[in-house]
Amino acid sequence: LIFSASATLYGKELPELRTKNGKHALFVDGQPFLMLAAQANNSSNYAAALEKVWPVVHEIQANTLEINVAWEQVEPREGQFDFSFVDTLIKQARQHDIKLVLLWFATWKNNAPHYAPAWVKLDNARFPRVETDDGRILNSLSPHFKSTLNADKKAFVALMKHLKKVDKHHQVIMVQVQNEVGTYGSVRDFSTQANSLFSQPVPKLLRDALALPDGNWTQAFGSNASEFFHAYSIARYCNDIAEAGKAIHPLPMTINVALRNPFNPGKPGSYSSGGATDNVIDIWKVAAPAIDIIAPDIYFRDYRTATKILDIYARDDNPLFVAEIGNDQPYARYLFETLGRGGIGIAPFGMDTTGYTNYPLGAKGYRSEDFAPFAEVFALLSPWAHQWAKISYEYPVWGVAEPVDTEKAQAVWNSANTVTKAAQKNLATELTQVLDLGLWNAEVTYGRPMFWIDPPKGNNPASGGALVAKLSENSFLVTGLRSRVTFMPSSELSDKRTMIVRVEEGHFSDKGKWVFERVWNGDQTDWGLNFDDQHHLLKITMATY
Ligand code: N0T
Repeated sequence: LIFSASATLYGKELPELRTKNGKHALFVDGQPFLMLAAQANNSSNYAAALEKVWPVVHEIQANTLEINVAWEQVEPREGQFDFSFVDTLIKQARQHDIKLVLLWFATWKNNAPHYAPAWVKLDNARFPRVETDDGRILNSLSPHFKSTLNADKKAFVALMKHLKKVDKHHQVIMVQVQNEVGTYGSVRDFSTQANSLFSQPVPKLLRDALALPDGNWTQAFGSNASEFFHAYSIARYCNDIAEAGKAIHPLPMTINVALRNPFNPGKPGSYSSGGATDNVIDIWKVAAPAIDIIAPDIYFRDYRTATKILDIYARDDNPLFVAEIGNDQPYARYLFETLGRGGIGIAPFGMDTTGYTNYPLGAKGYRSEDFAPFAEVFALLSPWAHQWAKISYEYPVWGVAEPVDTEKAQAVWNSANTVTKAAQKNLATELTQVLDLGLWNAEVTYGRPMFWIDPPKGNNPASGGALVAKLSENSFLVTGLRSRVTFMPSSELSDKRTMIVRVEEGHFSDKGKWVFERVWNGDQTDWGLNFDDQHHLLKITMATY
């Protein structure tokens, strides 16, 4: 039989997202895969730049590279396609044994059509831009024109056809449609065409899903109408492109989000209006079913805001995938928080030595010392990333990072300083996180001596984290950096005497088998399980007596 031959070439299945009991996993070659990824800078999408990308990918022990493919480079003249960069990229990725997430920079790249070909950017009549309510033209393409959609879609479909043809080993595991879609400077398009659509009834698709009465956008959504209309229109546009691409080559497809500050959002247009910010995720989910993941781009350095974003984007209907995160030191610890929410991947942004840094979003430099914090947290996971992906899909997991920031948060764009002053008042309490694991609790604290019960003082800089998986009611897998993890009875065991039965240190073999190394006991367990900057993977069994 040769049915589904394309999906099983070389005996390998296409990458696929699966969801079970509210948990998500990206299956690659038939196995759950954790994307410890790196995103290259925006202009690294040429063969000449790649030699400054791979070394950094390896240095931080990433297994996946996110890199853009630009509409302007694949269709420089209308109808003439050139996929030579894609071919070079796939070939090199295979040599380096690195998976790829391709980023389709086209109609929108951070609001603008910068990556669209000149024949698009120069043709205002055929590819109209957004018009403000006072009649100004912005450099953001309108989502309301079929001419624009069809041109973008045609190029995207050509890309997917090409991938299907050349990427026999499935080096490409996901595709991001556009980049940080939306519009800065206006809540929506106010052109005549847009206004006429805006005055029409809310489309049935959205009305049914949200159980809305008949009515136009303003009647349905009041003061949110313009933003919701823009979000819906862009989401439909992206959905159409993703759907057409999947019809050719059904890879998982994502969009990434220029976030608004969840505590201090400001007005749409001051952030990228129409993108899937926290207030319009539900609209996006209805309008863009072909987009499998709405992925946040995290440039909030502080714990409170960064973890709030993770809470918002980890949903039963949305696998948590951090498409971008600043590559500076404070962000690295959020790997623990991402994995604790069942995250399927994370990618620090700007990971190459082409000579650019997006400070103050990311690190000031692009040398090894700048990349070291991510190299460290990735190194903790990379030897057993496959096992973690499986465990995270099958078992309950928790992950926390040091919660008290040690750098003064900076106000960047729509981000305000949200670090709580209260944190400083009761430092020991603030530095204590209690994870409710069922019969047992795990208490995680930061910055205390390994011996004795001195209260936590925190690390400087804040950089600790811990990861726990529950393998059975009384046994857990634990690892961490610069933290103490103490297992305690929960209230359900309050009338019982409890003890540690055994703490095994070990590692996973390449085949995924647990390999015993030694038993931790005595000082190594009397005061909790203390992690510093060494890598320890522990299995702890608790009991009552
Ligand atoms: C990102 C990156 C790249 C809290 C910035 C972030 C990338 C794009 N945009 O280096 O351009 O391609 O996705 C937007 C900045 C938001 C600032 C919010 C401050």
